Amino acid sequence: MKFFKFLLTFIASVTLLSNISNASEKWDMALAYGAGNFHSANATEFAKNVTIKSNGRLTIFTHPGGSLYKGGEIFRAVRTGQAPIGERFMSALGKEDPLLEIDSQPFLATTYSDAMKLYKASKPDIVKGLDEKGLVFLYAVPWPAQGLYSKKEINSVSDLKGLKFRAYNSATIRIAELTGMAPTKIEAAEISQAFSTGAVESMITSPTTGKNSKIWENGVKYFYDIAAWFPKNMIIVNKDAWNKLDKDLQNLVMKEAALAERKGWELSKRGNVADKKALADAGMVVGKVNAELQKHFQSVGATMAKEWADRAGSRGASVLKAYK
Ligand code: PCA
Repeated sequence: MKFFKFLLTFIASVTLLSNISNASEKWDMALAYGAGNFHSANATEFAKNVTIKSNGRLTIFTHPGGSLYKGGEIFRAVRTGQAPIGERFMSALGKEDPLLEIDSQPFLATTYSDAMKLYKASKPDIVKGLDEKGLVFLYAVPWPAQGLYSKKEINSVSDLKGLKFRAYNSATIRIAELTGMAPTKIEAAEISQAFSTGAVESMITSPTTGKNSKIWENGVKYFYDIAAWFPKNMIIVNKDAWNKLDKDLQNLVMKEAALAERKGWELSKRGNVADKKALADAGMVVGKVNAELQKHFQSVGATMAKEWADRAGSRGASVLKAYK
């Protein structure tokens, strides 16, 4: 009897130990945007599902709002393994790979279905490029359509001249340059402060980000729905961390990633309608730019398309061919 009890305890401890040494990985996930943002909420749901469905063999803790690493630090942090997993705004990484900023080229994809087509056409090369940098790509989700916010009314190209403009990547900096605005790069988390102190007076971003920053409380009255592009966030994993998971666990993570991607696109589409309404409900003037301005932005887009094609070379050309 005594021996039997001993045997049971022995088996129990061995099982426990092997569980701990085998799997039981813990990942801290760096997220740049606030907990209330749909990207963060979706990533949190993904993390929870992986944790539950792996029976705790992989636990993912999310850190929204740049609390682990700020947006601008996340790519490097994941690449160097300081964070095993994180989310990054793809088109801020044009210096790493021009293909990563294909989704911020104005007027290339102006609907969700074109944005999806562009994503599918560019994904294989993007994934390969990231793999060469020691990163595993999990999924990508777009922000709602980008529009122009301004403290004052914009009726002509000359109204844009000299506006202090909040930019979030090279493409928005370039738009500002080509339209005579004065760009400064500022993280999403600092938007409210930048507008309230008068550091900036205009920006191009989604209705979602304007809503999340309660932009109407900072003297911003106008939103012009240009809807010229749908920039994406991507979730990436450090390859060394990835290789510590066995095949089953890797498959589970990929399956949950595909689900999160699908849900994320749906959430984005919903936000594209609901968040614009939220801006209007908060008293903002929500509309379109006039024909003159539309034409102006379109010609800026054409210039940028040429510049991007030069930077992206033959890889870029073959992605564009696959897209069109
Ligand atoms: N919001 C993010 C990126 C694009 C968007 O819609 C931002 O403004 O930083």
